[in-house]
Amino acid sequence: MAQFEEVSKQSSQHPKPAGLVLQYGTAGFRTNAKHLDHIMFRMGLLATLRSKKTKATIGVMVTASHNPEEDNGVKLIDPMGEMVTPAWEGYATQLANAEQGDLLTALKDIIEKESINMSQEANVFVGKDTRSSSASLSQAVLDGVSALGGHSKDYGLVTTPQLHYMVCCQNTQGKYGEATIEGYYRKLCQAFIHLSVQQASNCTDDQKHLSVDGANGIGALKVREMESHLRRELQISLFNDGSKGKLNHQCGADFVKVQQKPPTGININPGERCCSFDGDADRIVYYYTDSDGQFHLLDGDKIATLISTFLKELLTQAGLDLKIAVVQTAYANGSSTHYLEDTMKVIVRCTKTGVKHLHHAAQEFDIGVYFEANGHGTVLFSKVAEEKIQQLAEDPNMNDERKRAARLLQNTINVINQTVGDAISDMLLIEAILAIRGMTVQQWDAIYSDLPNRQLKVKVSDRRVIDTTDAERRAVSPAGLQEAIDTLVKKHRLARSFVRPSGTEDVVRVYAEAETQESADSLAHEVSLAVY
Ligand code: NG1
Ligand code: ZN
Repeated sequence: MAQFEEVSKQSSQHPKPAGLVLQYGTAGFRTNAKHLDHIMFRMGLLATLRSKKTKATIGVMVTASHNPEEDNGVKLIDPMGEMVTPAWEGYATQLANAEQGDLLTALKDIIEKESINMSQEANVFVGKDTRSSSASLSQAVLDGVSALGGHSKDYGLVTTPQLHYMVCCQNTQGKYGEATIEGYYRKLCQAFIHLSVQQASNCTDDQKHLSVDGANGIGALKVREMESHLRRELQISLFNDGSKGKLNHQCGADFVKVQQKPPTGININPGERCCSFDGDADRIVYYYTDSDGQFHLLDGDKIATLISTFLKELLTQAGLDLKIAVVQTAYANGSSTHYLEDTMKVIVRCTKTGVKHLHHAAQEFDIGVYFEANGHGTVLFSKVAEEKIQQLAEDPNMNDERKRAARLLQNTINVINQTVGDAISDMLLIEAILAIRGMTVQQWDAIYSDLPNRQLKVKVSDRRVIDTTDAERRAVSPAGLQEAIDTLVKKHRLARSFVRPSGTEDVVRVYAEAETQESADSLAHEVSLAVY
C-alpha cells in the first residue's frame, strides 16, 4: 500500500539506532533528547493509529517535565484528555523498539490486533515545551502523522495540561470549552474573576499578590500570556521566566519539593506567598519563609486539604448530598491523611504512584480530589454532580445561601482543568479559595503540621527485584525486606517507611517519616541499607 511506502521512506529520515531499547513508563518515553528522534516519528505513527481506532483526536506532547534541559520525552493523550490506555502503552514500547527493518511489521501487527480501519480519518494535536530540542522533535512527530496520512494541528509552545484540555474540548465538540489557547484563558480566568468577587471585602492588595517561579519553562510564558485576562484580581510577580536561567536548574516545583528550600532567582520576603511550577506546568507547590527565615512548604497534600475542605463546606451550605473523596499515594504525609480522615471525615483512598492511577480512583466518586505530594493533581466532578450543582444554581425557588454556594461550586468547576493536573488552573483555584476565606498562607499551613520526612534514592543492580503490594506500601519481594523494614520502623515514634522501584529513573525510592527530622533521616538511611 502507498501509505506504508510513505512510512518506509520517511522513517529513513528518522532512523532508530540499532540496539537502543526504551520503555513507555509512567511519564511516557523520557531520556536524553539525542536518543529520541525515531521515537517521536513513531509516536506520530502510533497517535495516528490511535486516532483511527477511537475515531477521535489524539494528543502528543513533547516534554520531559522537571528533567534537565538536555532530556526530552513524549506522552500520548487519549480522547477525553486522559493518559493513553495501558494496552497502547505496550504498543508504544513495541513500536519504539522495533529495529529499523522491522518497523512496518510492528506497525501492521498493531493494525491487525486492534482491527484498525486504515481508511478512517485521523487527527492529532501536537504540543511542545521550551527545551531547545523540542522544535525538531515535535517536527518528527508531525512527520510521523503525515506519513500515515493523518491530519495534525501544531499548537506549538503549550503547557502539558493545555494540550490535554485542547484534546478534550475538540472531542466534546466544544462542550468542555473552546479548543484554543485564548479559549482556555477565557474560561479559567472568567471563573476565577467570578470567584474573586465573592472574596471577603477586606481583601487587601497584598493578599492579591503572588510570586511565581516559572522554572524557566513554558509555564512562565503562559502566565505572561494570561495576565491581561486576570484584570488585576491577581497580581503576579514572575521569576525564573526563562530570560536568564536554565530550565528547572535550581528552581521549579520538583527542586523546591525535594530540596525543601526556595528556588534561586526569586525575591522572597518573610510571610509572602510564593509558588513554583515544574518544567511543563502540570505541578505546583506553594511556600513562604517566616520571620525567623524558616522555610515552609505547602505541597500537594496541603493543596488537596485546602481544596477538599472548601468543597465540603460548599456542599454543606448548598445542602447537596454528594460523595467527596481525596485520593493520595503512599508519599502523602501521614498528618494529611489523619487530618482528612479523622477531623474532616472525608473518604481517603491510596493508589499506586502515577497520576493515571489517582485519576482513575477519583472517577469513582461524585467529587474526587487527587494530588500527589509533589503537587501534581486536580479535581474531578461526575456528570451527576455537575448536573445537581447546575440545577440548584438555576433554581428560582432556592434560598440565597444555598444558591450562592451552588454558584461558587459552578465557578469552581470552571476554573479547574479536569483533564489532568494543571499548575495554572490549580494556582487560580487556590488563590480564589484563599481570597474567599480571607485566609493567609500561614493560616493555610497551620491546618495541620507535616510529620518530618525524608526521601532517598538508592542505586541497585536491578530495581525490578523489588515488588510491592497495598498501593506500594509493602514489599512482597525480595524475601525478608518487608520484615526488615517493619523492625526498623518499630524503633521510631510515629514512623512509617516504604520502598518502591521508580517508574521514571533507574533507582529505588525510599520514603520515611517520623516524629522528628533526625528520626525520619535515620530511618530512611537504615531502610536504604536494608535495600542493598
Ligand atoms: P517515580 O519515578 O515512579 O517515583 C515520579 C514521581 C511521581 C510522578 C512521576 C511522573 C515521586 C515520588 N514520584 O515517579 O509522583 O509524578 O514521576 O512524572 O514524586
Ligand atoms: Zn510535569
